[in-house]
Parts: sequence; structure tokens; C-alpha cells
Amino acid sequence: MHRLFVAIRPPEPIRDLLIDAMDDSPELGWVSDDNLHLTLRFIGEVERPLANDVADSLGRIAFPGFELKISGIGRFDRRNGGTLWAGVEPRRPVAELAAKIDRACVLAGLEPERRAFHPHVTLARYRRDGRVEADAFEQRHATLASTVFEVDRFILFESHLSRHGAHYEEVAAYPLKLSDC
Ligand code: 3AM
Repeated sequence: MHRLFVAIRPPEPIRDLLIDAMDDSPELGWVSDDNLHLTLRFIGEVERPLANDVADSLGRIAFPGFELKISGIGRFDRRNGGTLWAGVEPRRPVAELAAKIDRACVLAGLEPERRAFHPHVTLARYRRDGRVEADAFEQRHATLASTVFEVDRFILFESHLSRHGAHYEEVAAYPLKLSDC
């Protein structure tokens, strides 16, 4: 089985900005530089033939490149903890691309995504006792903003989980283009 997801990888200067904002709060489990990404579609565990069909279907997507910037900090608070993330602007092109990727996944045989799409770059994960630190970080960096960067591709990643954490391997990169020519 292959645990897959589709994401945008921010360029190095943008990742540097995010890493510079991270601090040494012991309750916040920071995401490493290698793992910083904006998830467009979580696919989950699939067998090889379906993985190949998804990869082929993604390759038929035509979507123009667009500009994005990091803007603000937010949290998904859950009962036992949560995630701290950086937001992006504008959200419209990234949401449209995510919708197109979802359609491509459905054409390949996956169930459609039913959850609302909230584009974000996860910065840290925390347990219940990290909420105060997460809140403080969110307040401190509420106005975090990057320069604009070009999104010129999206990437199919395979996630390898181990007791050392997640390792994301790039399976394929899909350039954004104006048409199918
Ligand atoms: O981009 P982020 O960090 O928000 O949390 C996982 C990560 O999201 C999410 O997929 C991204 C790449 O691993 N993820 C993991 N398991 C998931 C699941 N069962 C999931 N998203 C939805 N359902």
C-alpha cells in the first residue's frame, strides 16, 4: 500500500521565513523544513494500480501557474491537541486547483473529498497541554506575511510513517500550464 497526498512545496525563502518564526516552545512539535507543504488533497492508502491511475489522471490536469503568499497564522484545535499553521492568500486559485485535483482523483476511482478545503502550511502539532503555547504563538505572529511566490507545479508525495515521524517522498511533479498542448 502507498500512503499518498498531493501538495504544493513552498520555495526555500518562504520555508526559511516559516522556520525563522518557529521557537523553542517544548510543547510545540515543529515540522521540519523537509516536511513543510500545503496539502491540496489527502489520498490515503492505495494499492499500486490505483496509485498509477491517480498519477496518470493528475498528469492530465491543465491549470495555470499562479502567485501566492503566506498570510497570518491559524489553528485547528481538536479535543486532544491540534495543529498550528500559516495561512495563504489569495485562497481562490489554490482552492480551484484543489477542486481540479479532487476531480482527477475521482476520475481515477477515489471517493470525492467531502471535507471543506482550508489551505494552510502546517507548522507544528501539539497535545492538549500545548494549547497555551499555540495560542501565544498565534497572537505573536498574527501578521506573519511573506513576499509573493510563484506556484508553478504541484507534487504527488508518498508519506512513510515510522516511529521517527513522517518522511515525505516526492513521487511525481506536475508543472502548471495554460493548456493541454
Ligand atoms: O498538510 P497537513 O499537515 O495539514 O495531517 C496530514 C497532513 O496534513 C493529512 O495529510 C497531510 C499529509 O500527511 N492527513 C493525514 N491523515 C489524514 C486523514 N486520514 C490526513 N488528512 C485527512 N485524512
